[in-house]
Amino acid sequence: MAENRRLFFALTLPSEVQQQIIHWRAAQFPAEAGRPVAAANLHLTLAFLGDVSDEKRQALCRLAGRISQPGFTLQLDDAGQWLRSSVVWLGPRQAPRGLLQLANMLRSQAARSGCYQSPQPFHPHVTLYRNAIRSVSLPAPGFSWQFRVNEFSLYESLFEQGRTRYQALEHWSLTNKEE
Ligand code: 2AM
Repeated sequence: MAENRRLFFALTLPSEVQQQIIHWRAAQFPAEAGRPVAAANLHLTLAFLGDVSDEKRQALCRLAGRISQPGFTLQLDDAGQWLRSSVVWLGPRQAPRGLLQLANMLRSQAARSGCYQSPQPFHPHVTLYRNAIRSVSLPAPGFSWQFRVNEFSLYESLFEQGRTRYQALEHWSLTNKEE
């Protein structure tokens, strides 16, 4: 029998933005700040699905394929720390409407398909550090990365040779589809 896979919908950061962020991060934070997320793993989760069967994945993919909305511009210009999850993150000061619409749609599709969704509102973020120290000092405002988002993806979270790797399984374009 096929095993369940740990899946999530996310936005991929352009690779040049991933590279710029890790160079900026190295200059902003001390080495002991926490466990830095690898450049290729920097992403913004839209909906976390948990462990999903093949059958449920296919149903979720069909629903995702019906989403019809235009792309949007995302600006990462805010940073914060969540003490409970020991995470340091980057995010948008002002989340674009298209981002909230997309995440809400994917989260409600996931909930209706039986994937547990937290009742907490969606808080868009790109995790920079895990296991962060409590006293990390956050960068002064003034940083910003802006890019266009024209697609979203389904990722599988894999743990191989002691490392986490996110494997993109499918992509969907953000366009207004003709009915
Ligand atoms: P995080 O970066 O804030 O930890 C892959 O693990 C992605 O799914 C990460 O972006 C992670 O968010 C998110 N994730 C993991 N477990 C989650 C959960 N229980 N609820 C919401 N998002 C989760």
